[in-house]
Formats: sequence, structure tokens, C-alpha cells
Amino acid sequence: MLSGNKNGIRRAAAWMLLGVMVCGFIGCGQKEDTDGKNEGTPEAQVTKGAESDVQVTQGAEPEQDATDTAPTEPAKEVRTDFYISSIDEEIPSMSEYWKDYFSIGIAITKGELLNDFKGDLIKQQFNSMTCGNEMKPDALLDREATKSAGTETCPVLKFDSCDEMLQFCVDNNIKMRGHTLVWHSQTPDWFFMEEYSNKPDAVFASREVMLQRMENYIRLVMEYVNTTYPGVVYAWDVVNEAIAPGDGGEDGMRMSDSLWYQTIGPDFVEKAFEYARKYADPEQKLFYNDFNTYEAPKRIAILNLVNKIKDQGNIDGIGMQSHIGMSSPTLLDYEETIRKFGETGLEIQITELDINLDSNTEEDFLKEGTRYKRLFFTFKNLVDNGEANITNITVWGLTDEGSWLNKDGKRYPLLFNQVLETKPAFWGVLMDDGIPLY
Ligand code: 9MR
Repeated sequence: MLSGNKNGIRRAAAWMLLGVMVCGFIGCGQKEDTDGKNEGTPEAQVTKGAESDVQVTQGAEPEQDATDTAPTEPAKEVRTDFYISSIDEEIPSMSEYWKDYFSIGIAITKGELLNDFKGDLIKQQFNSMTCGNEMKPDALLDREATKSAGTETCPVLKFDSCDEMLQFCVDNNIKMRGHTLVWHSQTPDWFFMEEYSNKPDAVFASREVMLQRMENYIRLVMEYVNTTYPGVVYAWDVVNEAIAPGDGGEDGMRMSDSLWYQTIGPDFVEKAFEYARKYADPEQKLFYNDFNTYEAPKRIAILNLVNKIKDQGNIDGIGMQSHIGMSSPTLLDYEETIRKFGETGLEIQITELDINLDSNTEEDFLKEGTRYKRLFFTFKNLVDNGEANITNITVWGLTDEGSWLNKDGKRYPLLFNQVLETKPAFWGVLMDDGIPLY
């Protein structure tokens, strides 16, 4: 088992080096006292003891929020490979622990994945991967080539953004969730315009043209991925975030910022699933994916939509993104939603789990660990009771520092810290006795 000392030594060295690097980058230094000790906010660190007990030790790491010390300078990416000498090979693997229940996934960007140490940790801990951005339409659509090809109905795609990630999955026997085919966001406006125009006076392409572009887009993505990396993608997020009750669309659909809705009309979701079924490998599962699924109006609209597509035979699962807070939603509401989705008989995947914690005190890290533990306890019970066929849990990011949530200020939503050490949240996922369940 992991020795607390080993972890402590590695951590001290890592933070020393990190301190040097951050100082070099942004000219900080005021957080160090004359003894060379850091005065930053203490962080909780749970390390596995020699036996099965859990030790909670308190670190004294510096705050890593570069904006605290240099508000005018953009944050620079800190390269962990300079100062992490190895990942801890003795911590248990989450994917191994949960293998009889569901796969455990990670959403990651290419840059992070190709960092040796992060790659090693991913191989150790996860058996499912989602590209954070690299398989979205804005990454795959090639406007210049599309315009040169000269056809109004068929875009040209490029896959250099995600090739290495797919290859990583092949090499390491990791399966991928294909994220995402049809989405109002991260799809360039020119894709919806006549002659793929990006001028301000561009006009929408017709419904008929957009249906063909959609079909061709889905076909080309699936053909490339399934031919070049056969068997790697096991699930596709066919449509992402199409429901937004109150936005003015029919049946609770998102309308105001959805060019798919505006060009094709409310049946664009059904059409997307029809095309996806036509071109997907038979064993690939087709998902509708959305956030805040536990809000009652949204849940109802999603259920109506997926039941309709289910009757058409074109959907296999519901993705609950699950970007949640420390107290909201209540686990009762969350569990109730899974149960209701489970009643459809469709698979359920928790596709983008993170917990929006804005504090890094030891106490709050433990509370976060508890929330993760209760979530996994809930998932397990729902599976054990046959109430929901939950087949994957994916966390949306590897380290707190890489989380998308940091755009609104520093957040601590994930399972590992910047130097790839486990947080209590990690031990919560493993149902460790040292993390309280309540
Ligand atoms: O993690 C993604 C982040 O890097 C992008 O800036 C952002 C832009 O839309 O998308 C993030 O991922 C989103 C995912 O694709 C869909 N659900 C919400 C996720 C967080 O915004």
C-alpha cells in the first residue's frame, strides 16, 4: 500500500519545484516566509496508510491562483512533467474497483493526455475517455476545404485534433465516448449558412440543405472513426443540450441560440438520431446528453423527447452531464431523476461529473469526498436494485487546475490535485472507510 511518507516526500519536492516554476513564470514570492515555508491555504490530503486505514494529513501548499499575484497576466500552463517524477503506482484503480458495475471515464484534452505522467495516471485509473474539445464540430469542420470542395451539402472534415487521442485509446485498451455530433455550441455559424459564408450578411441554408449537411457530417465522422480506429468508440453523444424549457422552442426545446433548431426545425433531434443509427456500428450506443437533467421541467421534456426517439428505435441511452454543486441538486432529486430515466429502459451514463467546490480547506475537501462517496453509493444501489442500467461514470477533467470551472474563479471540483495526488474525492469514489458517508 501507499506509504504516507513516500507521498509526502514526493509532494514536498513537487511543490518546491512548482514554486520555483511559478515564481519564474509570474514573478511571485511574497507567499514564502524566511524559512522557505509556504503560507498558503492548507489543503487536505488523504493518503492511504500501510493498512486499510486512511490518514488525513495537512499540507501547506501555496495558493496556485496566478491571478492573485499577477492580475494583469494571463495564467500560464504549468508543465507537470518538469517536476513530477512518477505517478503513484500503488493507489487502487477506480476502473478496476467498479468493473462489475460501470466503466470509469475521464474527459481530457489532447495536451493533458500527451503529458507522460497524466497519460500514465489515466491508463491506471480509467477505462473510458471523452475528448474535452477535440471531437466537437468546431474541431473537425474544415471551412477552407469545404468551400474548395464546392458542394453545398457535404462538408469536409479533418481529424488531426483527435487522432492521437483515439490512437492512445487503441494502444491502451481504453474505450471512447464520441462527444459530440450535433450541438448548438462549438459548431461554427458558417456551417449553417448558404455557401458556408462567414460574412455578417450571410443567410441560412435551407432545411433541406441542412438536413443533408447533418447527415453527411454524422456519416463522415462515424466512417472515419470506425474505419481508422475500429471498435474504440462505444457510445456517441448524438445530440447535446437540445432541451431548454422556457427558451421558446416547441416541447421545451432550445431555440434562441440553436442554429440547428432555427434552420431545420424541432425535428432536428429525431433526424440526427435517424442518421446516427444509419451509420453507427451496430454495437455503438447512441445517447442524448444534457445538463441540469434533475430540474423537473427539463427532466420531463427530456423524457418526452427520448421516449419518442426510443419508439423510432434510434436511441440507446441518456447522458446526465452532472456538473453539480456541493448541496444542489439534493441527492434525492438527483436519484429520482436517474430512477425516472431508468424507467425508460435506456442505458444511463453520468457523462460529465464534477462538483463545483470553491474552497480548498481540509474540511471542505472531506465534504467533497463525502458527496462523491454518496453519489457512487447511490449509483451502486440503483444498479443493485435493478432500477437503472448505469453503464459509465465520467469525470469532467483530471486535475482541479485543468477544470473548465476555473473560468469563474478557482475551483476544486475533481479527484486529483495539480501534482496528480489523490484528493479525498478520489477515496470517496473508492468508497473508502476513511471518508464519511454522511
Ligand atoms: O470542457 C470544455 C471546455 O474546455 C470548453 O471551453 C467548453 C466550451 O463549450 O466546453 C467544455 O465542455 C462542455 C461539454 O462539451 C458539454 N457540456 C458542458 C461542458 C462544460 O462546459
